[in-house]
Amino acid sequence: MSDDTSTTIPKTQKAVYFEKPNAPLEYKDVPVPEPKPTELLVNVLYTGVCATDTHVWSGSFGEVKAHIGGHEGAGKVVKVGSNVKGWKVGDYAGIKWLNGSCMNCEYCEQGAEPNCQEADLSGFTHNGSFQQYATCDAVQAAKIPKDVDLAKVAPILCAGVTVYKALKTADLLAGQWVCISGAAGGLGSLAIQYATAMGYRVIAIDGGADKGEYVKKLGAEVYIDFTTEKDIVEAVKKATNGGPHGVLNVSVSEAAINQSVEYIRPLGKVVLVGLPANAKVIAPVFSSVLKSIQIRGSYVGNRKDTQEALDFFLRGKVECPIKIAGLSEVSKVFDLMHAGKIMGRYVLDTSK
Ligand code: 8ID
Ligand code: ZN
Ligand code: ZN
Repeated sequence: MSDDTSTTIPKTQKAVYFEKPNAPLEYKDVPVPEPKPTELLVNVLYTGVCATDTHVWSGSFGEVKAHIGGHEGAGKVVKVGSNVKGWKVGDYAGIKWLNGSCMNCEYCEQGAEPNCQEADLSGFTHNGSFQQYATCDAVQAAKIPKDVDLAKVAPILCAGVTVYKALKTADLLAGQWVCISGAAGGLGSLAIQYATAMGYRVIAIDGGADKGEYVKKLGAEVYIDFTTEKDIVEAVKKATNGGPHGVLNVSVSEAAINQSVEYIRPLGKVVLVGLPANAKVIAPVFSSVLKSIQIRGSYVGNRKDTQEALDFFLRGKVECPIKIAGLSEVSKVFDLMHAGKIMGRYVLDTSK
């Protein structure tokens, strides 16, 4: 028997638990969950921290049905449910926001599993990856090849998949401009790289000179600083000779979204990804009609999007710019995120 399959599963483990929205994030011992016959038990070694985790915790997604957050978990399978096919103990697996779906409804049938009305969501309706051992539906778990750096692959499981799918939703051609609004964050830093790898020209918007240097290193041709630029709409139009062909809104800002429907090029596609609480898109009807723009929502990705997004990473086309902290430090990472002080992604080492 190899080392991989000889893992002993403890009865208890460390997790970050919260009772209800805004309650303290407690780093404590909890029981190791038992996988259902259709599930895997994954020893999560690393987990990314997504802004969605902060939204869930702060209550902006409504009532939470799970008390352990996290949905960018990368680890090793330690137990396989009795009905599971295609997985074995020792395999590397990824835990995504979409933990499971019904696989029978009209949305699941067409591969739009995230849109399933019965979707089970890691860190929201299903205890997520902010614990050392987490369960996940074997159909939705991401297959990660062996020998991959599990800390670096973790952000692909939500941020990477989401921006890759959003770029597909923008439906652009190589050589066209895409604006990444919120470019220095977890989603944005990956979006710049996927966009560049897909052949698009990137104009990045975020705040501060340090973020400008950062996004240019990742491949952005132009940087607009929203903290100093007085007329963002005109600046974006000027830099792209008439507006970008597509926009990915990955900031947590209603104002930024509403600027994007103004600077978009005629026939362009505005993609909504970031989820500022209670925000509304206000698009001017007259110019939206005359420019014939489209506003499209994009929500994580399905299994195929996940494998494609992972493939870009495995081929070295995108690099996850990560900083590592301990699982016990989740609340510090949430604070940094709220303060807009993170460039790229924080990944938590679950052993600390
Ligand atoms: O499937 C989905 N649609 C999906 C999947 C994953 C995440 C949606 N999200 C959502 C999250 O819930 C969150 O609302 O995408 C948003 C971004 O997540 P993130 O990348 O994990 O957050 P971050 O790392 O904090 O990055 C946000 C960036 O936006 C910038 C910040 O400076 C930061 O770099 N930003 C802000 I806040 N206001 C801005 C503005 N007005 C801005 N950038 C440009 N203009
Ligand atoms: Zn996420
Ligand atoms: Zn369904």
